[in-house]
Amino acid sequence: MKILLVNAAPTFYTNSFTTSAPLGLMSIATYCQQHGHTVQIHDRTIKHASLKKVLRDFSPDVVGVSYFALKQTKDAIKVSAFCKKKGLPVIWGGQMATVLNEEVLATGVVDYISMGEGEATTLELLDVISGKKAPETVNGLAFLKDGKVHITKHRDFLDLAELPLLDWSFIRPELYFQSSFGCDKMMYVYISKGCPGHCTFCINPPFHRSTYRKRPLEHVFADIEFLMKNHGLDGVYFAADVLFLSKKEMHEFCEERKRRGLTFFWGGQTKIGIFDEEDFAYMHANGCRWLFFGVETGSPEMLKKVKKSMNLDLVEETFAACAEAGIVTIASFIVSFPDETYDDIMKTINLALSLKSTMYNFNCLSACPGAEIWDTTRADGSFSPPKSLLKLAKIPFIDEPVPHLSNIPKKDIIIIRDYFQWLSFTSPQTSADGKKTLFAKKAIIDTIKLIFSGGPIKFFVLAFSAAIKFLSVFSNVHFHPKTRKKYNLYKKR
Ligand code: B12
Repeated sequence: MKILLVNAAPTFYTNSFTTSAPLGLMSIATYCQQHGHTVQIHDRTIKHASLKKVLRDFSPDVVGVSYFALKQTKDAIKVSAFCKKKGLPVIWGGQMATVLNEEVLATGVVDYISMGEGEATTLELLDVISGKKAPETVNGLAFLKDGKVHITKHRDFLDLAELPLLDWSFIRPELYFQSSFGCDKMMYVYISKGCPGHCTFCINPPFHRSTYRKRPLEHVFADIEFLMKNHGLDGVYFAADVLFLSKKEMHEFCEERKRRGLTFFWGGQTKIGIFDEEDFAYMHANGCRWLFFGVETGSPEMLKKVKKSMNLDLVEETFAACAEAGIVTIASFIVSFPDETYDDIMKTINLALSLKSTMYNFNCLSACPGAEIWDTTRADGSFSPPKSLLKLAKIPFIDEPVPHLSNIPKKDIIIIRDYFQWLSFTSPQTSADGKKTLFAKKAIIDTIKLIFSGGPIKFFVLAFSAAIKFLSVFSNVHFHPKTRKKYNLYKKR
């Protein structure tokens, strides 16, 4: 069969510094191709041919759409409605499709949802579509039966070693390079799936069932070597919820990189408490240049509340050790926890300001679809999200506290968030090549590139929204001296 896999574009999106190759779709494409099907990927996050032209030229039998973030809602619905009009069966997959299956099927433009991992489910679905199988017999599927959502048995996770090596010919890798952390051609490569944690604000527990699976190192290095040799890759951002769960795993990776004589720089998102000073020095010596840590809060009570297991005593020394080793760090925090007090938020602010972190990322705790807090806030009546997918997509989850359950006024929370954003924006950073640059400089250049890359309408929309965002952060930080005093928001301590 001929399958068209579509990566739906986020709203106001152009080819920008936040793009990544659609690794999930590439994996499904490679798997289905290995089983004798013909597949094409249409990535709408990249400047592209029109869908109409793609359908005319490729003439698929079925269309699959990736829906992993709410930002993709409008485009995913638009693409699916167009394909349905042409009489094509439409499948959705990805994190949001899985957890919002009821809302997705209610749009009327989706026939099947692949819940969880999509490779084997898509392959079996093709037999359903060609009439060889009943949908009820396919695990990991949601569809409407007699007007009601029918969900089949959970599909067991695949052993990632059984998947074929990714076929990069489905995309043009050069379109996905980013210049970040001193790398000119940095790319996302996936190294593991899931996380053993149970954090109430994360989608991982329902999606990966709090499991962690490693991709074989041979597969990871096959991607990296292919991209280095054929496309000049010089940096790898590891797509993983947690990069290495143990020192042993990290050592195996570094030794393999050394054995193969590879020189690329790398980084990703990892946890406090796995590595110490000696490890960070060793990691830096083996190409690690940036690490992102989800610290979330300085309050032990709040940590407990959101079921995050982390030793708060190790946070300061971890950032100090990274700074000593020359690794750029991003400290990610959450404000607006349910029942959060002034004392709790001050513990977070004081911890954040005491860290030798290069950058901060402050977000507001929100009841994001799929996370445990999405279920608990709906059950206790504190949050009644709309049923319509398009209306849900308009809610500023994470940017603002949704719902607002903290004892700290919302306006104060936004000022605290923006204060740390401003600190990151104005902080000097050492990049992979050892040069010091202002993050602001890179952010401004990237924003200008983004603004110019999308044509006149996008130019005005993006220029306008970038200016509004900048002015709002600037005024929140500089025109609220009383709030800053209240939370002691003054430079680093
Ligand atoms: C790399 C990555 C990105 C890349 C883009 C990836 C892409 N597809 O284009 C970048 C950096 C651009 C990105 C951006 C964002 N991301 Co992101 N990202 C990831 C990350 C770290 C890895 C994903 C990955 O490549 N995994 C490896 C591949 C092989 O697995 P996979 O993507 O899960 O794909 C499998 C299944 O999902 C499924 N599947 C996926 N699509 C489809 C489609 C069909 C038809 C079928 C059948 C199956 C199927 O089958 C695939 C193969 O097994 C995940 C973390 C995670 N746990 O997944 C977050 C994650 C997906 N991102 C997330 C978020 C929130 C975002 C942003 C909204 C962040 C922001 N505030 O801007 C943006 C949205 C941008 C957009 N395009 O709309 C969330 C999504 C859930 C949520 N809470 O909303 C995740 C889960 C992180 C998290 N724990 O919160 N992201």
